[in-house]
Amino acid sequence: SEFHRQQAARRAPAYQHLRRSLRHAIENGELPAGQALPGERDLGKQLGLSRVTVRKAIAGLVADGLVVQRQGAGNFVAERIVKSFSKLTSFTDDLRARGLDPRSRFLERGVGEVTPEEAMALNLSPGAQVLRYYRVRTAGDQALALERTVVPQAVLADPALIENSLYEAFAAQGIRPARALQRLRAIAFDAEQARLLQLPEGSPGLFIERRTFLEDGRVVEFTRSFYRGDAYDFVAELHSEP
Ligand code: 16G
Repeated sequence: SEFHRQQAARRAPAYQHLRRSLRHAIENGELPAGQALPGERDLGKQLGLSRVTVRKAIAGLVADGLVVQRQGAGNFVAERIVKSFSKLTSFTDDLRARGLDPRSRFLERGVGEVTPEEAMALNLSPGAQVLRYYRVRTAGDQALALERTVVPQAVLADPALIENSLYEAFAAQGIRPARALQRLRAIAFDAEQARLLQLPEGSPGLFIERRTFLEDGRVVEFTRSFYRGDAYDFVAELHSEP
């Protein structure tokens, strides 16, 4: 809760501060992917902080997916793309936060009548019109995921409104997603998917389905994403039940 967050910030400003400045250094590329962090003792000495403080800050960065700890070898800036499983962010947001260049290559873009499966997922009546997108999501030229998105036409009138980012198109139209339901499952890429991602057929992938809602309960997105298993870690912070 906000109260607990404030209490924690009051008790431990030093580690929060260090966590923030290390996060900043990683996000702006000062500390590049794969780079080893100085040892906890050295870092503490350098900054005049206790080892406990340094350890807590680093534990926070590990929880954020920005740092990985290797047994016996120390702490390193994460090389895989680490994505929160519990934040309502977009592909574009996640890559930008890593200093990467998110893009969409459209394989399909069109309008049509909702299928029974889509109608269930989007709470639409039979006969409703939907926009459909099938995109290869890339960082620069490197393919990272395939994404099939269905949006009610009542939400976005014209498929051309999405140039690169769905969530930017939402924001531009004043549409504010409030929450989403997500499901994750392991898959093996079939021949066609593997070709699009330039991977061997049968390579492992993460299938993630997301339904995104507005505050009033309307569904604005039904997306099935296929992320490369060799490129992504999904992380979530868990809290004990009250
Ligand atoms: C993420 C979402 C996807 C959403 C997309 C929008 C996951 C697993 N999926 O890939 O549901 O449609 O972002 O990204 O995070 P965009 O705004 O860059 O088009």
